[in-house]
Amino acid sequence: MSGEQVLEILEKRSLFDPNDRPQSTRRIETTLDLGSPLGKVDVSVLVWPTRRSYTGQPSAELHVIGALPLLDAVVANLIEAGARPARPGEFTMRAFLAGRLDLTQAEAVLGVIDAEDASTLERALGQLAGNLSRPLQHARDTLLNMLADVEAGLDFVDEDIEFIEDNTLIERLGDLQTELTQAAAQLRERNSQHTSLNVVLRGLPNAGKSCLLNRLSQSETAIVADEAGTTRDLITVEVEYEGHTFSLTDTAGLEHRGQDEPDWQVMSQAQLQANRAVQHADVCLWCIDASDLSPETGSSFTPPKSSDRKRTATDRVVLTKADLLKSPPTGLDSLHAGSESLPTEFRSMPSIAVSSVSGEGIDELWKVLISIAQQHDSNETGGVMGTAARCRDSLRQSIDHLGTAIDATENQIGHEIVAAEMRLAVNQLGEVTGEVYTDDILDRVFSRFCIGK
Ligand SMILES: Nc1nc2c(ncn2[C@@H]2O[C@H](COP(=O)(O)OP(=O)(O)OP(=O)(O)O)[C@@H](O)[C@H]2O)c(=O)[nH]1
Ligand SMILES: [Mg+2]
Repeated sequence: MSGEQVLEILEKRSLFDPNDRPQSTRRIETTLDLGSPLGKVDVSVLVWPTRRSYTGQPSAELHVIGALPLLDAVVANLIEAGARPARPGEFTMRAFLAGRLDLTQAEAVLGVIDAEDASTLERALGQLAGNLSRPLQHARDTLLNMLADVEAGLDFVDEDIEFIEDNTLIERLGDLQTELTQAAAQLRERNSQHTSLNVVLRGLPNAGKSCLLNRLSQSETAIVADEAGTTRDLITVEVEYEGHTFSLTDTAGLEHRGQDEPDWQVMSQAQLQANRAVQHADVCLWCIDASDLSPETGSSFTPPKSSDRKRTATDRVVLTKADLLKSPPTGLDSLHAGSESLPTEFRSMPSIAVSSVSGEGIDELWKVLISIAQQHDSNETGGVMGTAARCRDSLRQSIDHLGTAIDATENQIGHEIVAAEMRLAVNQLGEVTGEVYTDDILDRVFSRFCIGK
């Protein structure tokens, strides 16, 4: 809870002794009476009674046993005592409005919450620490100081007093332009690093995974052979396609070898590696040899538990070696109508028939991957990626305004115009960090949060 009435509500619910009202940050072990049938439940109350809290307002956290019905009852109880449910991102928005965070840091909070791997987390934490806003705030401060000089000059224009010489002005505006261009490039780079989509090829030995990797990457990276069990180590190739970066990983064929079988140690390690790759995959392409569908295809083939996978992972069945079929398959169902040769998980996945030899279906497969990449990008625009999307335009505009200000100074058009352009640049920079904001900007930033953050 956050807000002026927090202590009042806690008091109403007898969560602290009225003779011992918390004056500073405190932890209180007590009980909350939820009435029949739940009765009194243990709660641990953390209170920030002053403005020294995350939101800059009196705040409290109630820690209780994590059972949903219990949580619902606690929330209902507090609402009845005068609280209301928070809107998405409202806690962080209040922190922003109280000046505890700038806008890029608020977005970084979301980035930290959403981070799915170490590098995303690191970027989000960096942004939270002010890596992005510090240079921009510095540029804005410098610009404001220069603007003050230019505007002061305007007041004394008749006396012919200049507070900043045109040459110095042009030089300093140019420096700022360079600084901002660098910041924009950094953001862009960070953006492109992140759009790489992890695509993992998995399937039985000889399904044609390595051949497909080579076809998709237009390379001869992986060894292709008739022999089952050719690929062991993970093979990863980065491919750029229509503005998206894909990281394609070929894996060893799915198989289980007993301890007395040849190579079992190597093979079991290969399986571990492959399974780990699937856990990190954004897309898993389950490769199934369309020319050789048999009951075994199914029995030795089970997708891993979704709990071990990325939350946003997508699966597709790829029917390989389509060139070996007399008539092109239209999907799994048509291939083995009524047959039970594949587990239901696979039968319900969208499938696509391809041939790495003739190239049929490859364009369609790329279309599928591109659309997943696009979906992925739009999901990622929550946290730090959202900052990049939001800031790109502001940075570009402020660089443009600086350019116009330089031109106007060079051509002696008048310092009124120069000052006006500088002010526009200042405002654009302020929008990035949040010194200047509108409801619309706040809405764009905080609507991406989930409730209660
Ligand atoms: N006709 C035809 N043959 C293919 C196609 N793709 C792969 N093959 C053949 O199938 C065999 C196995 O191909 P690989 O790509 O090595 O299969 P894999 O799934 O990587 O096999 P492992 O690494 O052993 O798990 C090779 O002889 C390929 O030439 C295809 O689209 N059409
Ligand atoms: Mg292979």
